[in-house]
This record gives sequence, structure tokens and C-alpha cells, in this order.
Amino acid sequence: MTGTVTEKIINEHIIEGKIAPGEEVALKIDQTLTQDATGTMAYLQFEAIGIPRVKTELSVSYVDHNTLQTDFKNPDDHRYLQSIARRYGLHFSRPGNGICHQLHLERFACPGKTLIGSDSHTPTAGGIGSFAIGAGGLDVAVAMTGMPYRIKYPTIVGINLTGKLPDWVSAKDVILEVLRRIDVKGGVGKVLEYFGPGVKTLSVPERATITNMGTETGATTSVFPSDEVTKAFMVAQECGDHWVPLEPDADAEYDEIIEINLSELEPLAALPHSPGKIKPVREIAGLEVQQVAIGSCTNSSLRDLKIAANILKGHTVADNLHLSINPGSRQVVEHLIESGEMRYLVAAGARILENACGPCIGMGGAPSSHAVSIRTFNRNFEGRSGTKDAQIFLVSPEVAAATAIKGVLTDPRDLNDYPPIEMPQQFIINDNMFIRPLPPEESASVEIVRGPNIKPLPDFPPLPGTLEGEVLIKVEDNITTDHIMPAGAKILPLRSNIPEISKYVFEAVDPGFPARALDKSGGFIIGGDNYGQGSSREHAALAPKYLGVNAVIVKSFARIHLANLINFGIVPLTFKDAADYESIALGDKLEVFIGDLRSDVKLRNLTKDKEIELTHSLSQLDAEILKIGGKLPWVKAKVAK
Ligand code: MIC
Ligand code: SF4
Repeated sequence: MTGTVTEKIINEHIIEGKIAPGEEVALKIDQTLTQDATGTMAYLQFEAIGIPRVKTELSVSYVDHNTLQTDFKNPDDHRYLQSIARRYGLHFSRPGNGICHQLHLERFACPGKTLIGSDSHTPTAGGIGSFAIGAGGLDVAVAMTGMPYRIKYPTIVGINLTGKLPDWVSAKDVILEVLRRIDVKGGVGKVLEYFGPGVKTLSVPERATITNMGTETGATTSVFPSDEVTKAFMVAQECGDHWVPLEPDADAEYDEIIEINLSELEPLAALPHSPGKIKPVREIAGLEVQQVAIGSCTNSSLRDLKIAANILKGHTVADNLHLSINPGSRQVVEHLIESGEMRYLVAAGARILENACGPCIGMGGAPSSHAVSIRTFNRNFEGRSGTKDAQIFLVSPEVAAATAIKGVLTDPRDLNDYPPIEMPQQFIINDNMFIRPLPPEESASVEIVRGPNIKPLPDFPPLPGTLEGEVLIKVEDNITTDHIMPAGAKILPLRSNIPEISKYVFEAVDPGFPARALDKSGGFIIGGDNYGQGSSREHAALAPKYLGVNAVIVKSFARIHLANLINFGIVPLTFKDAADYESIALGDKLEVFIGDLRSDVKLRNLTKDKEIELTHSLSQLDAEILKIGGKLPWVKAKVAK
């Protein structure tokens, strides 16, 4: 069979649908993962569906986001998740074990397998050749019942890598170069598949840095082939038995091709406040910096921290800044301790934080007022760091470590020789912070532990044929889920309590929104292009729904958020003519005739006495799900049958 890696994996997993870009296809899902911030909701939904045990080959519940325990809420959620894993046959990764994507890559990901995860950076596993997609928690709950996951058949973009990265330039610069070319919505509806002679020059964790941050282009996923480098990595992780070769055929055809010569790349940075705003570091070097943070699921592998350690060796972190480090996993830390390289980090003055997401999601490590913070992370949306007026730049570990020494943003090529790093032939395998699934005969009697922060799921009624209400908010292009439903140390612990968390919807954009929405008994959100980019958090749909929002009308949507809106019974509509966006204002009274959602939709603006045409990309199934009030009632009915 000829084909790309993407086609080969989809062909092996397709259950329903037509193979043509834009057509809906249903895929069998082999593996799922969740993390704690989206997991509590996903498992509340899984419980509500009512099947006795997960039906996937492997499902893992990780704890890595809500690890700051300032009161009972987060630790209660962790106990709930642990009891769920024991009751329903999941692997459980205990807090402190590491970041879900890094751990999954080290211990569970396999070439050729499908994986969906309730986290938008699930494509990290594409670095090993998994077809790994980020999804809302409810879609992951449904996949755990053994039902397929539906995607729009993607356009397949081949990224032809040639050459070899020069010293001081690393995988982060490859994905920043991709973002420079296609920006934060250039990947929507697409899979970014890497191929070409440059692939073999990149290790699996380097490939994973690239597929991880492919999310920031809006792509459905990113994937690398599985080759001898993949095999060596899996053998070193004692997972060699699960390796399979998976390469594109010589005559594979891509819908589009992007050429990247690795030898020509240079250190790049994403400027505030978008991962798509890219400039060479040399053009902005010299900027005074107050914080450097190394870590996150993009750049916290052993390779990344080794390079940072060896750059910092014998130096002290500059007086004017703080350096924090969040290792990706305990395996990374155990290696750094064994090799002695942890000492270089500690001696240089780095603040070694937990093996968790940490500052990446505003869980500690907020920068000072107006600070410039240089981070190896994947997102620099305004306010996400916890400090609204901070300026966040996204860079490679090489740039971050060089900057930590110099105190100003530094092109690492200005340092002396590139330090050699030695990677182990064999990784230290210590799985003692994973709790394995219980056998069915023991798991059935496990009691679920629920703390007072875990509130029951709200119920939503079926939608009427005509939606009425006021425009509750009107926002611009590229609104992120961090704008809609912020995270951070104060709000993240409320993820299993919808009434409470809904008080923070649009907090940084318009803090009056929740009260206004409740006061007006719901209404509409109007937005621009790429509405809902960023995270997979379904709370960005669930909480507005709780406040009474029944439709979001925008120029275009980001993929995961669109699916989440449908899942919770909010109708996602787009302007047929984008210019109509201008004709609607905050407070306008609208009537939207959705009918059976089989065709276009009419909007009557009662305030302006004007009619406009709206459209949508809903399949028949989506329409059915929306009309009955969301995916949970739909799936419950299906399972009951
Ligand atoms: C993120 O990076 O924004 C998160 C936190 O990992 C989210 C998930 C969440 O909101 O819990 C994601 O990327 O999906
Ligand atoms: Fe965690 Fe940040 Fe990765 Fe999201 S992007 S999973 S918050 S490390």
C-alpha cells in the first residue's frame, strides 16, 4: 500500500467515514490519557455513562497540573482520580512522577497506535510515531467506553527535513520555524507529518518537542515516522517489544509540502503574546530579563536539561533574574543525579521545582510586574503566567540557559564552545510511581473517594428551535481558552466544581460577564477568527453553558474548542459573510433560527432590525447531539440501548 504515515495509521483504525479531506471519519482509539485538571470532569462523565471498566488497550490517568496544594481541593481531586483508576482499570501516575506527555512518551507511547488525551499537547507522542490527538474530556470519556473518536479527515502536510541542526540550534527552533511560516491557525484541519533525510538526525525527545508544539499551529496532530532512532529509544526504555517500523512509502504523496533545511536554522523566539510571533533571537538580543523558566511538556526531557546543566556548569545565575526548572519526569531527575549534572544546576542557583507543569500553567512561578520572562514552554498568551503585564518569550533550552547566565536575552552562539552531552544507552527504569490497574475481580468493589470540591455534573435541557437573547460579549480574533476560562493557582482547583469556576469566565477580558449572563438568563458570544485556540479544557464550553450561553457566533473556530461546544450543547455558528461581524454590538437582542441544523441558519438582530445568514460545519450526528442537549445524554442513551 502506498501512503504517508498518517494514511497508514488512519487506514488501520478507520471504522466509518470517507477518506477525503474535510469528511468526518470515526477512528478506533487504542490508548487514552488524562491529566488531573481535565481528568476529574472526564471521569465524572465516564462514571455517568455507566460502564464497568475501560475498554481501551491502555488508559492512563496522570496528575501533573494541580500539584500546588494550598488547601484540600487539589489533593481531594487526586484521591478521587486514584480511586477511579483502581475502580475502572486504569494506570495511575502519582503526583510528582512527571508531566503526562513526557511520561507517556517514556513509558507507554507506541508507533502506529492511536491515542487521544484530554490535553491539547497529546500530539507529543507523535514523536514516537503515535497518532495522538488532543480532545475534550468528554470525548476521552467516550473513547474509554470503546466508542470511536471522530475527526475531520485531515489535509496531510509533509514537512521535508533536510540537513542537520547546527550547534546551539535545537528542536524548539524547528517548531518555531514552522510557526513562523504558518502561524497559529495555519495547521487547522491538517496533520503535520515530518519526513526526509533530516529526520534521522533528531532523537525521539527532540521529535516530541516538535510534535508537542505543533499544537500551536492549530493542527489536528503532528507525526514522525518510526525508524531505527525510534527503535533505539524504545529499546533504551525497555519497550523494544512494542517497536514497529512505520515510514512513508517512497511514492507517498502529501497534499502540501513545506521544506525545512535544518542546517540553515538559527535560534528563534516567540514574542509576546503569541506563539506565532517569531523573530530570530539575534534581532532582539540584549533585552533585560527578570525570569528564566526551563521545563514544560515541550522542553523538559533529559536531553534538554542536560544541555541546560552543561551550559550553566561553573556559572551563577545573573543577579537580575531567577531561574526555575521543572523536570519532565523522575527518570530525567534520576539520570541528572546519577550523572552529576543536577549539581551543575543546583550550584548555579537554579530553583529546582516539582516534576510537573508548574509555571507553564500559572501554578506558581509568576513573574514580577512588567517582567520579561524567557521560557522554554509552548504558550505565551497574555496573563497565562499569572502576571497580566509580564512579557513572555518562548525559546529553546540553549537560549534560556545562555540568558540565565548573561542576564539579558542572549543568542547562545555568543557563548564559547557548544558543550558535548552524553545520552545514556539505557534509561533508568523505575515505574514505582505508577499504580497498575487492578484485575476486574478486585476492582469492582473499590469505593470512589469524593471530596467536597467535587460537585455533580450539571444537566442541560434539549435546545429549542429558536434561540433568543442578548449579545453578552463581543471579542476579537485569536481568543484563547485561557481568555475564556483562565487557569492558574486560584482557578484551576475549581475544575471539578462548575458553579464555582463559572464565576471566572472571561475574567481578564470582561469580569462582568458571568453576572451579566446570569442576569440576562443567557445569550450569545460573538467572536472573530480562530475562536477558542489553545487548550483542550472543556470548561471553556461547560462553564459558559452553565451561565446560559446557547450559541457562539464567530468568523472561525479552533478544532478542539469547536468539538467541546458541540459536546455541551452550545451551537457553534460562523458568519457566512465575515463582514457581518461588524453589524452586531454588545447588548443587541438576537433571534437565531436553528431549526434542525441541517442547513444554514438565519439570525434576526431585533435591535438593528436586520437579518444575516450564518452557517456551520456540523455533521448530522453533531446536530443530533446538539439538539438533545449535548454528548453526555446522547452517549448515555446509546450505552443504555
Ligand atoms: C494547557 O497547556 O493549557 C493545559 C492546561 O495543559 C490544557 C489543559 C487544561 O486546561 O487543563 C491543554 O493544553 O489542553
Ligand atoms: Fe502542562 Fe504546560 Fe504542557 Fe499544558 S502545556 S500539559 S500546562 S506543561
